[in-house]
Amino acid sequence: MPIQFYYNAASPPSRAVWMLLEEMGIEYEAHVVDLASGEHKKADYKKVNPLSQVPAIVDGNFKLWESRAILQYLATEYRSKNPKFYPDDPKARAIVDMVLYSDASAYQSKILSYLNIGGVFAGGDIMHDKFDGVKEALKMYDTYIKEQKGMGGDHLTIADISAFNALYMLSYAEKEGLFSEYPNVQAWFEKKIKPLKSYDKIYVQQEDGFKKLYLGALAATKNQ
Ligand SMILES: N[C@@H](CCC(=O)N[C@@H](CS)C(=O)NCC(=O)O)C(=O)O
Repeated sequence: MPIQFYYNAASPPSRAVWMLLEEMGIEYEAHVVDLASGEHKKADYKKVNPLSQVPAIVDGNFKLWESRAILQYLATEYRSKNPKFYPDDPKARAIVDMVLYSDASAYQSKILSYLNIGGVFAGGDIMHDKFDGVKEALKMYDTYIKEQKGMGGDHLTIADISAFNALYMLSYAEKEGLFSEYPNVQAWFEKKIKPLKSYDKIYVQQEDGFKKLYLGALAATKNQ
């Protein structure tokens, strides 16, 4: 039975799970959860994820939410399709986990604080004074990539996929040459992410409705 995948295309963590499903060739049935109309807060969706968030999956009777936990589960449960996304070797796996946890505990939030996601929709601007936090995050990612030839090894892992959905959000800031001081991040994006079919499907072909709303709100702030 295919995985039931609950997502919204504008949600960065949903895109991470979507990318893995596509890259591993796992069979899935996609269910769009309309965040704008509050579908995620209704009783039907709460049966899938009582926390009312996307992404979530149901695999048979097993329900799971939190994008990184879903990535770890899928890459482990369906490892026969491709074991490299979450390596078995304890050290290689620990490196992938290191990227996932540092991304979750510190660096993703630095990117979100700088973009001021909630504040922009309430008439606020990008928090330019928080750019040092973004630089710290980029430096960390640059070091990880340099040390491991990727986020978690020279092949694509769930660490690359998870880190990318946060780094992609920096494109919302439309800042020229953002990666220029971070050549490993730039090369990683060009060589490892951009050629993926799932990158084209999920990030290029798909209109990012959230980015559009965000940029619209930002433009409205600037015109005030
Ligand atoms: N840490 C969670 C974050 C999930 C999350 O924040 N999802 C957002 C969309 S990007 C959501 O469902 N927001 C609706 C809400 O919280 O009401 C993950 O990685 O899955």
